[in-house]
Amino acid sequence: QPQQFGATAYYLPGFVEQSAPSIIEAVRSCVRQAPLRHFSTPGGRKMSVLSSNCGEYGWVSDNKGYRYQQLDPVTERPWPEMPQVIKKAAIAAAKDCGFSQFEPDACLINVYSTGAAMGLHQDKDESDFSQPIVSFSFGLPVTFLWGGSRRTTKPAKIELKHGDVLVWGGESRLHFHGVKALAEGHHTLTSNVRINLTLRKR
Ligand code: MD5
Ligand code: FE
Repeated sequence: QPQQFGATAYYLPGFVEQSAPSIIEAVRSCVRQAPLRHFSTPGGRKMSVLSSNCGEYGWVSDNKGYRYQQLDPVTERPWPEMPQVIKKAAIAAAKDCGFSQFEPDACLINVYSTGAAMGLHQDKDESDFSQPIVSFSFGLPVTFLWGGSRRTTKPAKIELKHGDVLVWGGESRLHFHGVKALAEGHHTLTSNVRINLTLRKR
């Protein structure tokens, strides 16, 4: 069922569509405990997406750099526990793509409003690149940009829709990627936003 679109990158259209209402409810509970915020980049700019985390570790960014930490810098408390409905779906998606050992301990919650985007970057703040990354999309669709191992490779475009899942492992794990600016729209479950969950082992 997973569509392979790179040596070790997989697209699972609609994999979390059935569980979307309960996953989105679980995300709402998390962001009540650890509020959404715009992270600052080390370069002093603010990211356009609104972010939070759940799980034992959370990805954070500030003037000192990017890192994983157990305490939310806003609340100075641990991040909310990773809801089982999210963790189980991520492990199942990874398993379907051949990654049977995935143990996510960090889930980044990114909320895209109209115009929010993410420039081309690599995910390389983790310690074990043999662990895959699993990403869920909910709500409004967006154009995902999938580049190569060098920034200069012209990215392929993938339209990510509500309920779609991507799994990145092996060689694809360190590819450059980004998200085009979100277009205005409406979705029954998320109204005017796109929600992305990115599950990783820190
Ligand atoms: C998103 N978020 O759709 C994406 C999904 C982030 C981020 O990029 O860092 O928050 S994660 C997509 C991803 C992960 C690892 C490798 C690759 C893509 N890739 O090689 O293209 O908001
Ligand atoms: Fe990324």
